Amino acid sequence: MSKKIAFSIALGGALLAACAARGTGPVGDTGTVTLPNMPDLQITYVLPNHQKGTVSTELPSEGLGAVKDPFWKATLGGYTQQQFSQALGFPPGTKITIKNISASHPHTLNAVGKISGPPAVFPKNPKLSLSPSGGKFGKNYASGVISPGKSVTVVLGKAGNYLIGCAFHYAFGMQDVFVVAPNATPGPQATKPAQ
Ligand SMILES: [Cu+2]
Repeated sequence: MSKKIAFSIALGGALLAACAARGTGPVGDTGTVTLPNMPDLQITYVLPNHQKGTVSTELPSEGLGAVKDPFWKATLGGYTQQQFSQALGFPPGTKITIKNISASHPHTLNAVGKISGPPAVFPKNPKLSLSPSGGKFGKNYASGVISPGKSVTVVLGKAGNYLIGCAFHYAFGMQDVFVVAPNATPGPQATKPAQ
């Protein structure tokens, strides 16, 4: 095998790895971040051994915005682990705090389905429970109602690509992809919505 061919194969592998990890959390770091101009949106994480993460939830129109994610080929909104709406990504076993950063609306985080990869096709009218499922985050997870300013904590279970949504505001664009995988990183963020 020539050096050139060997390099091409290595590059292909690297690109494939980059693709596999796309759209999916901060890895290998520790700390707490408070974002400028959004004092109530705090991100805490301790990775990779005792992983913790925060997911903030709010209506896209309340300030998180919606993002057309080119990887998932879908419009995502209502959930972020940074500042604005994005696909979520954390390693399995991460303990996630889901915080409702809305001033006035209750929200939920429900698993809607599990997909093998893009495109993320969201079902039209899924039945989304308002009751907490208990247990780890997986394909049947339901956070229960999270009041404004309140949080729910859950440990991420099996690896996979999960479609998630809010039981109250699914039809209002609270639809997202939650990637649970080793080395998962968050997807591109929405831009700040017009005020
Ligand atoms: Cu909601």
